[in-house]
Amino acid sequence: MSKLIIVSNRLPVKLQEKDGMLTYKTSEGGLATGLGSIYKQGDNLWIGWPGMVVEEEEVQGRIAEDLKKENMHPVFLTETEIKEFYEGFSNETLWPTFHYFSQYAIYEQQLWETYVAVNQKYCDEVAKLAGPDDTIWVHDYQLLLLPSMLRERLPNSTIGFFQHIPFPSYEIFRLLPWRREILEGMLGADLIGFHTYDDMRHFLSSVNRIIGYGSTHGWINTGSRSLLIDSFPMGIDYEKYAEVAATEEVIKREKVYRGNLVAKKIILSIDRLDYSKGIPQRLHAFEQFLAKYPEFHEKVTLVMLVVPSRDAVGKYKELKEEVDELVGRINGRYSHINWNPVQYFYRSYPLETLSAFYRMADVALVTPMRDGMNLVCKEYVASKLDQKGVLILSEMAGASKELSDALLINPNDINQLVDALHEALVMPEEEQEQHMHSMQETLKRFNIHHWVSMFMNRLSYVKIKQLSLATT
Ligand code: GDG
Repeated sequence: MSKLIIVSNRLPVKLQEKDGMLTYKTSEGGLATGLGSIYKQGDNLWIGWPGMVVEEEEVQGRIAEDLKKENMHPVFLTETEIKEFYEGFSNETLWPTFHYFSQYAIYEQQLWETYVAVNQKYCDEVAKLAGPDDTIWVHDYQLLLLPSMLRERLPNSTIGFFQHIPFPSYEIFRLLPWRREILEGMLGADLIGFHTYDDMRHFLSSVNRIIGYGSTHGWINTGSRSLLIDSFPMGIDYEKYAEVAATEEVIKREKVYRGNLVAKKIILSIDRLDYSKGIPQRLHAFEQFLAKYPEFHEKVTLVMLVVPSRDAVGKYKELKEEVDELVGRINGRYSHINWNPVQYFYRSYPLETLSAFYRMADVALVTPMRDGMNLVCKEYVASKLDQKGVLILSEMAGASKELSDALLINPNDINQLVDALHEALVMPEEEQEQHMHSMQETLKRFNIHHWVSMFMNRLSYVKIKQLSLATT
């Protein structure tokens, strides 16, 4: 019997040490939820880093045993690998380049070599456990070389690859010194998926300009094999968000939070700390809004939740300082004794708190400079059980392609953002409900389970098609 192996940089659990004891914290992320029911079936497996550096072989063995019971297998990374592969090449070379921040990208041979070596390490772990006919689904930009490495070791396996972040236009991608190796690494897959049609188009264009392979309806022929490139917009676990938002606990929390705020209108902003998310630009727009519409002073509060992320990377430290300073400046200028225009939280919260924030927000301000998809805006819509609320969404988020009922803005256009804030705050309830209803219908249908089954079905189709192409 063939099995399915999922491979991602991180496992859907995080290993932690507390008082000398190892504990496993389950991830609530979208991917973990979507794939949860699949990797736990039969012999299926999830392979990835457990989120902690463990040096002693004996402890590694114990962890592997524990994880095996949950259909998981660890890849252990050293401190240097975390620094050079994860923080370095993945997050200081690929992440900025793929999000059109190429001025932030560093190009260092040493980081590239560690990236290659770590991809090889993942390949070795997969090869230890995979049978020749297994299906392997590789995820995201940390593992771009893995599909080809696997293809070499397991030529008959079925390999899918999904990229969660954008794929930039050729003019940006070509700046990478290792552009050819990266594309060749990805082309080892049978099916390569992106969130949007535009990302897929950019990828095909880079393959054509850099390697010389053309494509027909997404099919690329490398001379020895055919593979398909397609778009699969990722959905959320809609039912889960709607159900949590209906619990008594969440309703109670919302009441408490609302009761503590003087302002009647709440604007919500939730992101990981990342320059791609446009957090400073959002604050500038809010500051201009307060200057332009003084009648909203004391009537509106921006609740801004910033989740710590990649704090060992220099650019993220600088961004944190910039955000701290901007919040301080706005509050310093506009606060009254009982009103702070910005309520700023730099930490992460449990799902119930997040859900209460979504419920109470009259406006969600989701304005990334670039985002592969963006799940926060989808979770906001799913949590709006009374259908009241307005989503302001950046055109640069993959989600904007599906959520055309949001107020779509260009995050570089501060005037447009200021106007959108005003429009959202005065929008009649009936109009809010209409837009929210339409977005909810879309997200209910194209949920995370739909995304997984679309990708898996397409992967099976590619294998069948490859066989028929080989025999004709
Ligand atoms: C990458 C791509 C793509 C946030 N704060 C807390 C918390 N969250 C959860 C949200 C949401 C997730 O984190 C963030 O997902 P996003 O999609 O918005 O962004 P990235 O982390 O950058 O994800 C992105 C995604 O991959 C999937 O393909 O959409 O474009 O960049 O689910 O709810 N969760 C909890 N506490 C918090 O404080 N529990």
